[in-house]
Amino acid sequence: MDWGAVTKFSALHAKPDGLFLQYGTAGFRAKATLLDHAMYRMGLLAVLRSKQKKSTIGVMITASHNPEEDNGVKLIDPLGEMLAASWEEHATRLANAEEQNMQAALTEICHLESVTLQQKAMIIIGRDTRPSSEKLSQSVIDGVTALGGQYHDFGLVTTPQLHYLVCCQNTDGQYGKATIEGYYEKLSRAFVDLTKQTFSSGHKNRALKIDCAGGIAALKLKEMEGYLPRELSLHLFNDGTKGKLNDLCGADYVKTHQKPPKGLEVKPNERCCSFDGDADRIVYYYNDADGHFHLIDGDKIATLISRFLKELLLEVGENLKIGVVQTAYANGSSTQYLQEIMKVPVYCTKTGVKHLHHKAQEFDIGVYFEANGHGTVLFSKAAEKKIRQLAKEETDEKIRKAAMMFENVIDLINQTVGDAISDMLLIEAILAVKGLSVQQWDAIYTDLPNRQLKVTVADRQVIDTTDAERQVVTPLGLQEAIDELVKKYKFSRAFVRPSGTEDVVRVYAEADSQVNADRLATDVSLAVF
Ligand code: NG1
Ligand code: ZN
Repeated sequence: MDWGAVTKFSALHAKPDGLFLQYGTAGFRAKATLLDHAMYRMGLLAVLRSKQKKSTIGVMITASHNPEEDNGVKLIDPLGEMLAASWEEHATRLANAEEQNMQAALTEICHLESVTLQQKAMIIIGRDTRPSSEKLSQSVIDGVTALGGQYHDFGLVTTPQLHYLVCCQNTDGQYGKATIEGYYEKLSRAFVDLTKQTFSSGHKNRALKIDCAGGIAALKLKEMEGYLPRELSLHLFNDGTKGKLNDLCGADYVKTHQKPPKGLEVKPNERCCSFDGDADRIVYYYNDADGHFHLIDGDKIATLISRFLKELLLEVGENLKIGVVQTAYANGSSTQYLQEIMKVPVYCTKTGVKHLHHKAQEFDIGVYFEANGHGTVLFSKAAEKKIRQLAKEETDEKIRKAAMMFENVIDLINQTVGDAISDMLLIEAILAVKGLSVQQWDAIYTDLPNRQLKVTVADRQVIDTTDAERQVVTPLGLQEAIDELVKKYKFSRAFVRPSGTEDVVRVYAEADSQVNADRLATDVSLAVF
């Protein structure tokens, strides 16, 4: 191996002195100005991973819902999944290696992971609309080419689109065509099929206002518009033509502040939704006739989808096992509704999609959503095969039709990762098919009032948690303090955990009233501080 090119280019992408970056739940995230070396090195690492897996690997440049000045990078594994945990460690070590140790760090990874350097490598790259993203993607390309890898730069794409493309590349087109058009075709075909009966039976136009967070969603939804039925009219706001990305808008803002984004007027009973900066999260909302704001978050999305799938399963007459996966941030009412009313098993994992994704793979049908609106549904190979077979061969027409509908749901869902475009289309299809209004959806259960706060501490890593982050282990005494505070309120619950994407400790509290949830969150913040 000729390391000359690697070293030569590396000097052009020097690591800032004293900087330490951690490959966390969402890859590397930091101020964009600090990331050039990490981008170059992730280009190198992607090549090694590609050689090891003899597959195409994805590199996505985005910092999702974070401020416009930030950026980030994450690698996408062959089936469109998040990078394997052992490689996250390699990523951290490589990104933090001093210049003179870079080559040794690379050879160590090759040794540990039995990478054959002669093997070919193919990397596909995508980026969000941040002003810093294009230059940073060039640094990734420098890394890829320095190690002799080939690449295809897809340019501006949503994060879930890149996951889709990676999966298609590595499954010989079985999952879909490995182009952006292929993505639009696959999803829109399923959506058109799912809704055609409803739309043809004289249903009125369905209007949806979408807050695009000033990011990629606007661009991609405009591209997709021509593929979708006329009956669905999407009105785009915060489309990136003015204002900053994620500034006072986007799914994260709406969820954490529990209020509408700037730039979108929510008229009474209008259905609205917000995407985040890379379009992998979605939340819905509306204002009632009295002007009260109602948020419909990831938990309610998971409930709507699970309920629809359970009904479809009954019609199909198949005994497939559905499970719902949540995190500690799931509203207590949602967990209770799913378990007690819907009789669906619910599991709680640590924050971070990879944990939810992993758990959801254990079921025939695994529905997973973070309360913040990141989620999707996974179908086991066997379940998918069964449904497709029934859709094709079943002689009972009613069952066959239900199976065909199920098949379309499978095709509409991006199983590689949570995808706001795909989730939005699925939700719109379910609401249309079931004739549900946004209020009826919201009324499935009533959320417990809740509050999320951020606390800045000297070293957030001193907080260690267990039980899917619901209990604090260290510092000693903190859990007892939280338990005492929680006892003061009814229907209350609270927990704290260090963020994996920001230098803060997150506090979550819920209680019988908003005032009490706010008080509990503030009290717990003070206990942390
Ligand atoms: P952190 O910063 O670790 O809380 C946030 C979200 C996660 C996940 C990641 C990746 C919350 C409370 N946390 O992680 O759910 O989406 O970002 O984007 O929403
Ligand atoms: Zn995102």
